[in-house]
Amino acid sequence: MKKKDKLIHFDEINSTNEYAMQIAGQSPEFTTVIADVQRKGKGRFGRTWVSPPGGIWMSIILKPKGQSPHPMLLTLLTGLAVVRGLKTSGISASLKWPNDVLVDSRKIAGILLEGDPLSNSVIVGIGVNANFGVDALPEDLSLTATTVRNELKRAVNKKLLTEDIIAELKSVYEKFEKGETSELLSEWKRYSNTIGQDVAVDMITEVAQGKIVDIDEDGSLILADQDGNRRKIIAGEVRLKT
Ligand code: BT5
Repeated sequence: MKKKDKLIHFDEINSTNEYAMQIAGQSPEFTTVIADVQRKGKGRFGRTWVSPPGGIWMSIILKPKGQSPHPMLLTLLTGLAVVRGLKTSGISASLKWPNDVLVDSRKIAGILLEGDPLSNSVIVGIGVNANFGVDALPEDLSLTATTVRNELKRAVNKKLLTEDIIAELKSVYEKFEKGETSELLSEWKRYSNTIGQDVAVDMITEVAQGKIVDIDEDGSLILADQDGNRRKIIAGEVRLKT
């Protein structure tokens, strides 16, 4: 991260996304809000993101220029930035559409993008389970989640990991702004272990079934049913059928 980027640090906060949203209008692009603990970390669809001490809980304010493209693409590219950053710290992670960063099917990081139309900003929320054990999470999550410390059997340099992720986010965002996203999407697909899998996708009003055949250039999921009919899904929760 460049020295001139503004970094706002809290020991504790309700949600870095919520705070970033409040200041987005008066803040330059790449202003980053980081907290050691979140009291009310947010997931998608009003869910809770558990945010104990030792994690990386941050929100970066972006101000994409031009026509606002589909936000899903930027969610995917943020996941890619997190995977690249984790790799530098020795973690091999994979991606699950749209916003999960996994190690051996367990969630190590999550992403929540929120738009602020008033200030033309996008708040890029990134949560990385870094230096704590799964025992710091509620029992149900300890089965589905993992942490960097769990994987490496040691703590990681949190500052360096944070800086690496932000640097990777800048790199993908620069290409996103130029519309040069096809190579990044190919890279995303290489890290995704769900392409070719049979899935159910929970959406607000229905459940779609099929095989994931591709990711569209706007970041949507492409499902094919038994007859090969393709369908584009822009938001939902993917469940693998094992
Ligand atoms: C996400 O939602 O994965 C988005 C997470 C974004 C968190 C960051 S932290 C900084 C910024 N400020 C915020 O307030 N939020 C962002 P979703 O796909 O809806 O996943 C949420 C689900 O993941 C929950 O319902 C739990 O099942 C599970 N979960 C909650 N906390 C977790 C954790 N620490 N590790 C792994 N899984 C967790």
